[in-house]
Amino acid sequence: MTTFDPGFLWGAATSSYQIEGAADEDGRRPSIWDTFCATPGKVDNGDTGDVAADHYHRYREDVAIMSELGLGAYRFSIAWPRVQPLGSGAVNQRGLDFYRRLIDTLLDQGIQPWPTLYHWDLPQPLEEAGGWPERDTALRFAEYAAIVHDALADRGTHWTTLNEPWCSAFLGYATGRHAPGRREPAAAVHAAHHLLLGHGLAARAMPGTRVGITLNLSHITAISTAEADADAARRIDGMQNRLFLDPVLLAAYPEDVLADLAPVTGFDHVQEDDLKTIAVPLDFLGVNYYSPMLVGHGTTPTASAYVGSEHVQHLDGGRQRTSIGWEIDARGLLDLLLRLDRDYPAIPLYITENGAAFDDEVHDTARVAYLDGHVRACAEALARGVPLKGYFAWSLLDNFEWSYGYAQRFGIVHVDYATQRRTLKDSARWYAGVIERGGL
Ligand code: IFM
Repeated sequence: MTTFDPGFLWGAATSSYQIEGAADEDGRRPSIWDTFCATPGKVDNGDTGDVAADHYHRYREDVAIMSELGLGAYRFSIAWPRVQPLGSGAVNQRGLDFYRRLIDTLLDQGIQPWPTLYHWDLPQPLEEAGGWPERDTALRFAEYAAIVHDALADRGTHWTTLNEPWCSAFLGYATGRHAPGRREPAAAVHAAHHLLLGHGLAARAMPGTRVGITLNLSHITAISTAEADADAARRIDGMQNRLFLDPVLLAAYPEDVLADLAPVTGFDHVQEDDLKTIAVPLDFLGVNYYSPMLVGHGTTPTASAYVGSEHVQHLDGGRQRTSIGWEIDARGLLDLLLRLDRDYPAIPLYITENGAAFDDEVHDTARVAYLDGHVRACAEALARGVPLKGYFAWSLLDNFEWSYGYAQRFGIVHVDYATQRRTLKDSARWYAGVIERGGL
């Protein structure tokens, strides 16, 4: 049997817009995702998060499920447009009250709340003022962090500032596949910096708490050892991983990435001391891992989230894929964790998301196999000395999968969207067994 240390934290994760629903209740105002969903053609099937998994009303039932599974922690996000509906100014007490009720219910069940301040639902007025490409959005984010800190930090938890700033910046502002749907490569790079600045300012606005950031990282390999292919892998590693890891953990942007981005934008938007702010000491790094990447040099540029590297080709590694089309490779998670430990030593790591979309409903054999493989990779990383402290399955519930709408199901708990009935999938039962035994 593969066993984990008794202190290893087992959790599951969700995010506000993906599960809460209650889009215009109790003072919540629109976020960029409400606007994006209301724009024809942006989200498959015209789906929206208006109702989602109705967690806003069913959170007690959902916490009971977490308790049945034996979860040690629950990672969720706080909706900025519930707490500060216009993104600046007035605070909405009813929004804060919801999260206080949720946190208290978790604590009653002995489940550690693990809130994220920002999982992509920017209040719409801030986008109208320019969004993340504008420096002021980082300052507004710090103000919001301080509001949440004053209201909820007494509930003693780990706090995550941002979830996957790569997605906010490059899917939101370069490809337009995510809200706000802009296609402006230079603005996307500016957004990445202001997200990181917001992270640093927010972490400083939360004294006395344990703070970290969650990045979506990947293990990237080149199709061959040819110089041009190796350069393609270096570029994508730079944009996906190092553009975020280096400022946060080493207080510097990687020089090679700045050079790659030079045709897209200069870095005049970076002010003196920004990197010092961004590299605020952290208590943990959250790692979201789903899939590896295989790349090579191509000759025909194609539109890409990797702005400045449009000639890089993303190749088929020949592995089995999930229903959303992502290749499955647990070995990539091990390689990523070993690399993080080597290049960014000493920071405690948590897998804050890992999971798979499959079309199967309750008997989800493929998801069990996916999770089993990745949890084994975690065990191997621990055996090789990586300071990995916990693992969160994505996701507790089937939910609104962004531009795919409800068609892609990541939950270990099935949600019947017509009735809102929750049913444990085989993967949830399997996970409960892992938690109970403390291993595989
Ligand atoms: O559903 C998302 C989540 O919001 C962020 N990380 C990846 C998940 C699967 O796409």
